[in-house]
Amino acid sequence: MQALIVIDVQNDFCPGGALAVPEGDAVVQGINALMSEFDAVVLTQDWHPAGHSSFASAHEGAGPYDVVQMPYGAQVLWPDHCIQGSTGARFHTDLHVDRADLIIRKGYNPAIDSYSAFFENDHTTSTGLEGYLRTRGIDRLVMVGLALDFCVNFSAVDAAKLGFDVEVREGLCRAIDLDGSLAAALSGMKDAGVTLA
Ligand code: VGL
Ligand code: ZN
Repeated sequence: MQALIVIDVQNDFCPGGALAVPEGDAVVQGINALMSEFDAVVLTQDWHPAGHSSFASAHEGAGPYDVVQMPYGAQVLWPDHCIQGSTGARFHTDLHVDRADLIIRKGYNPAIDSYSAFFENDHTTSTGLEGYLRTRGIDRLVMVGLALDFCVNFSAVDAAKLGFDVEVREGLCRAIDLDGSLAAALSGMKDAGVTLA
């Protein structure tokens, strides 16, 4: 059994959004077209409370894209984005949200960011997605969405470590590419055994 995991195709990651990924909206039609090929479709939704600790605005004297040390390790600081209930947090209006079996929200813990669909950035606190997939008998995952070098990357590497067979469709992802983050993500995914297609 295989699932399509659609990462964070939300307004704030699309052109005009608060943390716009270049061409972020270009993946939507292709993702919609893939949905019918899978036993399950899961969407993730970045879902932060106002004042979240990953926002630069929550750190005195810091700016977007600075890196700070958090109790769980290094954390990039972002512009305020995907605030719970906001227009920016909604899925892109053309995404076939009705086709989703499950929508998993992440990043709701004020003190810990969550790039991965499986674990918060402490690499320990589970989102519950692993249990959902296993109890549905799913062992193969195809991942698409935004951003390739952050949330897709962390989700794919975690899934591979958990023992899922993981493929990332690069053509249906777009990257932020901050200080070489795209190259690092591609080599990290390969090292973890993720198939890049
Ligand atoms: C993401 C940065 C902050 C992502 C989410 O979806 O890749 N990146 N929050
Ligand atoms: Zn976020």
